[in-house]
Amino acid sequence: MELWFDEMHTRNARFGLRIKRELEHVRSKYQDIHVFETYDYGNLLVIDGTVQTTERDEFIYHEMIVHVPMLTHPNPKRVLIIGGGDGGAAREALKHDPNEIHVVEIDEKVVELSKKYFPNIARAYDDKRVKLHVEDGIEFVKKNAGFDVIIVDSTDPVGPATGLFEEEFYKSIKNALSPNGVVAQQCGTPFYHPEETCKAYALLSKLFKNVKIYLAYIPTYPSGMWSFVIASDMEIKERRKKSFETKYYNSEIYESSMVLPNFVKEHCENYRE
Ligand code: AG3
Repeated sequence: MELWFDEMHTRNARFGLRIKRELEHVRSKYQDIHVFETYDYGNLLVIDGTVQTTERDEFIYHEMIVHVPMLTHPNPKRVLIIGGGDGGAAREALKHDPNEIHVVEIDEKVVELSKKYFPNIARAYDDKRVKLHVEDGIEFVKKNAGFDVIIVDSTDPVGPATGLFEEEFYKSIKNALSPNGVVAQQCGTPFYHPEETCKAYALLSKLFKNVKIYLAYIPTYPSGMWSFVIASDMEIKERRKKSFETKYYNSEIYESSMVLPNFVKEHCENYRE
């Protein structure tokens, strides 16, 4: 008998990966977590029924959520990652040689399972500049400040992550950034949920001089088209050239990822809270 993991992308559309076996299933204090071994995508991390990461395509998401904001900043030394418990964003951020990376993950089970089943992603934790804080990111940004770059690497805006897409949180982010700081956040799929992308864009636009939406193509996420929002009081442009290997990111992608299809532009132009 074949085993499959399916994520429902809508009530009537789903995406499936054929799996060899379930490696782990835990109900943590916050969420329901599965790790599967797949045939084509390596190990797969699923939270509350949604694909978070696979060994095969994680590089796309992690490179794009990190290198776009990090290369927008002239010299990022203090970095904050909210969520991102798997360590993937921290691994990419280390390539910029910062002094400190703080990872604020609410669910320590995510960290534990990532270390066990995704060693190539979680290896960031071996670096002593990476500091893990197991706590709520919303509280953390109220109490800590002076970050050059903040990366919000969360689950979808339902369940524990809801507050990470609200105005109050964005105000705390603004206060937690250094004056020329840069924030980037994953914002879901504009194909199925343009309102998620446009809401983040609209709220950040109230607080920052410059805000842009950018896209990446991630095979295992709903519709494959994924959005991020980047915001700063500085102009948003690539200020440094990367000095390390990447499998997805390059300078042309920095530019082209910010070029949006009409249906996304129009939705966000007409979006009202
Ligand atoms: N965080 C964003 C995953 C969102 C996926 N949504 C979905 N499958 N419906 C990824 C965490 C990687 N560090």
